[in-house]
Amino acid sequence: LPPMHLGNGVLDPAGRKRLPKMARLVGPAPNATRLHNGGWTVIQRRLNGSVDFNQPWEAYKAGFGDPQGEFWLGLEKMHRLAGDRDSRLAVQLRDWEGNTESLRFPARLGGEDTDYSLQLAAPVATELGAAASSTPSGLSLPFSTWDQDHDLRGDLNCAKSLSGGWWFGTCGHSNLNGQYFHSVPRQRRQRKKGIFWRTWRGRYYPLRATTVLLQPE
Ligand code: MYR
Repeated sequence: LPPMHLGNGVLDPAGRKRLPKMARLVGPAPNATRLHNGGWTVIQRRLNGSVDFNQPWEAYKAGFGDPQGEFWLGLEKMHRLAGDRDSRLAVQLRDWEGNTESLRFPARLGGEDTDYSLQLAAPVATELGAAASSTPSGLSLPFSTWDQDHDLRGDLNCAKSLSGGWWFGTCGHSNLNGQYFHSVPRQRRQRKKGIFWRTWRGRYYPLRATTVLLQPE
């Protein structure tokens, strides 16, 4: 995946030139849900565990948290922003050693009639490490919460056995809305509930900070 370049030389709302540094997007920022770095909108942020992300469907639909800190913009707003068109998603991850990872990829976000399915083209799903769940026409993955289970597992509810709401497939790919841990829990059952991105730091590494951004086409 190409590296991210956010808002190179773009003026911030106060008219200052802002550097395209992940730190600026991970930390608290004024008017944080609408950082228009070339049309990018922050739709999710984790940074300190101050907000409970283990929320039901209605909360994930409407949004919750603190726009200056940790928050989830809300699936309905995200869908309206994206429209029924291709968008770009950007995912920024930070571990506890100061390493960062940035991904950017095209995606569509369906409306509530699709359970806010995330739609990825086959090559994108493959690059993200989700090839096993993808078909030749791509991957359409509905959103799940503990009270609305649309994941790909018949035998269990990913949102319940992990934590939070997410585009869960087989429970092991990623979960940026998991429980915030300051260190690795000793019990495996707890570790699974953390914030993770398997293809970067692995399934049981609790990430320190995440930001997800959306750029409508
Ligand atoms: C599996 O669980 O093995 C297959 C499901 C893979 C899901 C791939 C989705 C990636 C999530 C993208 C993050 C979007 C951020 C808004």
